[in-house]
Amino acid sequence: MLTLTIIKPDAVESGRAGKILGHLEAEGFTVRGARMVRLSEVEARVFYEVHRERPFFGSLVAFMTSGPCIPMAVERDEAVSYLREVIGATDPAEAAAGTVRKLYAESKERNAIHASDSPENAAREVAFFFSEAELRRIAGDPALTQV
Ligand code: 3AN
Repeated sequence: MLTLTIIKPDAVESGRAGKILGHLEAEGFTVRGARMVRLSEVEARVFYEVHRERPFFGSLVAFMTSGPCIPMAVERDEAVSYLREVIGATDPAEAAAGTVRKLYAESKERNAIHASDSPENAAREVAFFFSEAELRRIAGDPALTQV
């Protein structure tokens, strides 16, 4: 099963991207797609559209467009629920010991990492960054590598 994670701009800027990726790999996740991007305002607004009525929406969009981030499609058994456990609570002050946010996040907004919160959102969010053809090509699907 695939899920979508994003190493957020705060973690990229502070040089913690490698440690976070290592943490995910140590937890059994395999990277199936990865890219560094600078989200446009429109992209950030669409990605987080479920939060558009929340008071922090404008600030969240500003933060997510403030620097490069690293979206990744990662695979593991029970990927969606397990990655949510591994990243910890939204607010690092409330995150359990040993979680990515407890170790690497600065605040509730600058919280180092995103992870899809349901299988439906994982499918939508993986597709937001990676086409099916791209993921199959990366995986070495002969139907796509021989074209
Ligand atoms: P999670 O990332 O744990 O799924 P959500 O979906 O509630 O949390 O929020 C999405 C993102 O919005 C968070 N990762 C965080 O960056 C930001 N956010 C959530 N709540 C707040 C808040 N009260 N103040 C500022 N930013 C917030």
